[in-house]
Amino acid sequence: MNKIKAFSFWKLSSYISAFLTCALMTVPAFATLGQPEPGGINLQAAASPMKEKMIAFHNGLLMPIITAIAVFVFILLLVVVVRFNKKANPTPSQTTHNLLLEVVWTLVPVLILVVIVIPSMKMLYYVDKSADTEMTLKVTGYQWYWGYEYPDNGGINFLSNMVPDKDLKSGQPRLLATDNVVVLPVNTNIKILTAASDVIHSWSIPAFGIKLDAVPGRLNETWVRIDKEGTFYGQCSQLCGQNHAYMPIEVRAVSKQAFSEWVKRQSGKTLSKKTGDK
Ligand SMILES: [Cu+2]
Repeated sequence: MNKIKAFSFWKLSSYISAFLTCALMTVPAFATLGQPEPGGINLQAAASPMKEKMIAFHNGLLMPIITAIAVFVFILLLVVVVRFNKKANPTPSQTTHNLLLEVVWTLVPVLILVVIVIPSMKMLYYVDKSADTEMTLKVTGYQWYWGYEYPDNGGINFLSNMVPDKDLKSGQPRLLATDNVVVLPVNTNIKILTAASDVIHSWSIPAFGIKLDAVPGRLNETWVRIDKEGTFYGQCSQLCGQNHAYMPIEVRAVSKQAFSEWVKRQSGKTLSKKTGDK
């Protein structure tokens, strides 16, 4: 391949990658905060600083890199098909090694991975722990529902089951609404602990950027700071058996004032209610 052609391929691939990246980044954010929407292709809108960082990482770094690689490989394939088919190139070159090319195609992917790994590890440690959490929510996975405890708010605890289709009220999304909603305060550092009583589940809320396995016999930890009031939905994200798809998560994020009033209303009452397997 001569120099001029190589240059124009690079130029073309960078134009296409820039175009695709811009096109994807301008897809409007989800109109409905906290839940999926028909036809949506982007990540759910952020309701926590961790999710904001994840969106920036995905749209600002991962998408441009993967788009450029995909376009580059596609163009190389086209070159092979057009210039090196049997007709266009009847006597193929017998070259089997090229030191410079082999060094480059080993080093460039390594450098790309190094560029990705630095912000990736930073984020991993950011979501792992917070030194100054103000309250704790303990989540336990069961086949097939969730249990919640508020150990430093009077030990409130309850189980949360999916609302079946026939009992849905207007505005409640199918397969996502629950009978007992998790209430959490906004602008508060909340420690989240997960465990499970039978098999591995995973507590996941896309708008918060949380996906944490709930494992029998151990406690996993993460934290969140919700910065928008609203209702947020998630689902169990670890295949856990027959009704894996029917153990949704519903979190209502309210002001600190409304949260302390909710805590007062719950005091003395234990909402534990086992409705059994569905
Ligand atoms: Cu599960």
